Amino acid sequence: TAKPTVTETWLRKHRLQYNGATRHPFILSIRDGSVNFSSFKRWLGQDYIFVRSFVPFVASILMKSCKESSDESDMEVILGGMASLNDEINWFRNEASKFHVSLTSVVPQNANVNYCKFLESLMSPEIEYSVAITAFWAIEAVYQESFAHCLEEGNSIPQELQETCERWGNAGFGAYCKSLRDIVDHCLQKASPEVVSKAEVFFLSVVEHEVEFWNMSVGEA
Ligand code: HMH
Repeated sequence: TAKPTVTETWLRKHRLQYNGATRHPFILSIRDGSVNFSSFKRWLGQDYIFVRSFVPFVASILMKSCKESSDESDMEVILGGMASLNDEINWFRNEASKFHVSLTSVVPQNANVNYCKFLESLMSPEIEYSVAITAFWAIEAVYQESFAHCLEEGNSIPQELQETCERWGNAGFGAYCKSLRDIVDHCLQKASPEVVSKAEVFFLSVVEHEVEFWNMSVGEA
């Protein structure tokens, strides 16, 4: 059998923490239909703010990939991610108006502020491309796995939230996350043990920030 990739090793080693993010009570409540709509609306407003800070972060990765990546196809994958963020921002505006959430009056909560600061720290030129793209993959993968789980057979997703689940749980988004993961594995396979360890620390930080973000959404942070 093939040698496990770096991300396979991490997901095995940190399965409990990872599931804490991808099987959070907020996600489970969407899946089983018991979700509190005021939690959903809180999540919607906060995530809009998050996604707006996510754009410059992804842009910084795009620039690092041009300078540091040995593989020219990385750029297309990251650029595709940027394009889908443009779509996502418009979707948030539309969704917010449907749910009567005023995006201009959303006050960023602590967990969100901390997460955005974390993104900003990863934009520093001192952060290696391989470390930054690891965080990028983890951020996208948590949402993909969470919402794909909602869509799995036997769900009772409220009809109003079906589109949300499909946005991140659809097969295309899954394939995009797999491309990011392949980039990460490819980068880390060639990286020094120090860089691999650093990337693992950032991977775990992403998982923790994601849990805090869901906690904030249900009103427990
Ligand atoms: C908090 N994590 C958070 N928001 C998102 N929109 C994503 C990940 C995926 O883009």
